[in-house]
Amino acid sequence: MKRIISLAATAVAAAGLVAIAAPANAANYDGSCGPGEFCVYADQNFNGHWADFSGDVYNYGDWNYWDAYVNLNDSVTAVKNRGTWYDVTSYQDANHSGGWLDTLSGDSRSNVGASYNDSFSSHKWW
Ligand SMILES: [Ca+2]
Ligand SMILES: [Ca+2]
Repeated sequence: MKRIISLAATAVAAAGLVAIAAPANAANYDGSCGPGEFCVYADQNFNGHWADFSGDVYNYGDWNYWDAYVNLNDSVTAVKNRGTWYDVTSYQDANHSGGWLDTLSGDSRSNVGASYNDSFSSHKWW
């Protein structure tokens, strides 16, 4: 019995580490599109699921939207750059490669357009 309790405690500790480690890759992943963040939305006009990032993301496949267990990859339709200095480039492939689209500092796109809809897989600040 003591061994089982010990294993359960280890599992809880591991889960805690994961919960803390994930946001560190893109701080401020907190569901609020605040100043200095790049926000992505599943539907046009900033509707549907959303997520907010202050850092670069190399693979949307590693991330769910903040409000749902729905993966970001190849589903973004609208974006908002709330950065005050830096532009953001969205890429159609992971690791900042493939077709790309810039969204300037302070700018937003209520619909990224047919060529890019549901295709982004990473983004980078410049
Ligand atoms: Ca979409
Ligand atoms: Ca893609």
